[in-house]
Amino acid sequence: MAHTMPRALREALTSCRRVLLTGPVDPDGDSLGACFALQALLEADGVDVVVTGNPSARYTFLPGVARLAPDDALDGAWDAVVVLDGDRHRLTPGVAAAFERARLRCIIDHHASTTADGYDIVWVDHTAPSTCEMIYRWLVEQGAPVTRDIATNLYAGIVFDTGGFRYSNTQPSTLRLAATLLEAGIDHHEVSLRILIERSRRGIAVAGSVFSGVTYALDGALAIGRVTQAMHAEIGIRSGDLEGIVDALVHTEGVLVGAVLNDAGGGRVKVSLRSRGAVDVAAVAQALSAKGGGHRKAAGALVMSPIEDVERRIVETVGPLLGR
Ligand SMILES: [Mn+2]
Repeated sequence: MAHTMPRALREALTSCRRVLLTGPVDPDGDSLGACFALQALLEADGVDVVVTGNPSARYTFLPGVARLAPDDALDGAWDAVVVLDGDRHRLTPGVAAAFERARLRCIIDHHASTTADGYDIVWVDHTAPSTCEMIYRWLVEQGAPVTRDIATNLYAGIVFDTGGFRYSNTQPSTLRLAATLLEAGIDHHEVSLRILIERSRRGIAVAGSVFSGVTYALDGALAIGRVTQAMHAEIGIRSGDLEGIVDALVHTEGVLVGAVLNDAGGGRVKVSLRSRGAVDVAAVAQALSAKGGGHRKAAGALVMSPIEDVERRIVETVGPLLGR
């Protein structure tokens, strides 16, 4: 775990000719913001930088989105592939192939479940509130100017990962950074609106369906919501439409852990977990799947099992952690 940026990482990346930056599948605001901000910093050093990803409509306003490369068009040699705000286990197949071919495999991340295994250069800071806050340290070290575009991307990451400065991961440094980014002239209200507040009509419809079907287990400490195949067929749910639903569940009165089980079809269940802190849901996600993980209070897993089995395993895993 490194609070400060390893000098070797900057020296390695700035001496590359061609670098690929990526987040995990379904990248969030922190992952995308960190990729675009680091792209700008490396390009200032003369590096040829490609960012790949397939973000939801929520993030299409971010500076840099128009230059995104599709993850199935990443042919050729990469001097380095850098995974930001996620780990190598959650890359799409096209990105995973480029990662395997790269001369240098790097990780910049703050997730509690991320380890150094499988990378050549590692910058993991489990205490950082967001990957974007880590990238800001890079910017300071480099003495680079905080352009409006870089500031917008970094602000997107910090408001997403701190829930608009409300989560317990918000630190004094986070608020000082926010002030610096506002001084760069960003439209902070627009960023918060797009990242945290606005919902699609599909998102409203699916939230209503999930909320009306919530069940409670473990004496009311565990709230479980389900996104069924019928909801998918009726609403046409897209990536991003489910954001915020599991956060509402965990903040229901008396609830300590919230879970949303999304029946994605083909025997795949996407599990989203939130905790108020008593239970480490990153550990729960890892118990559900070898590729599951995340933070103590926010985690996820993709599980290849019938949805009823997944639900039973969550209850059986969380129960003992709460002494029930
Ligand atoms: Mn993050």
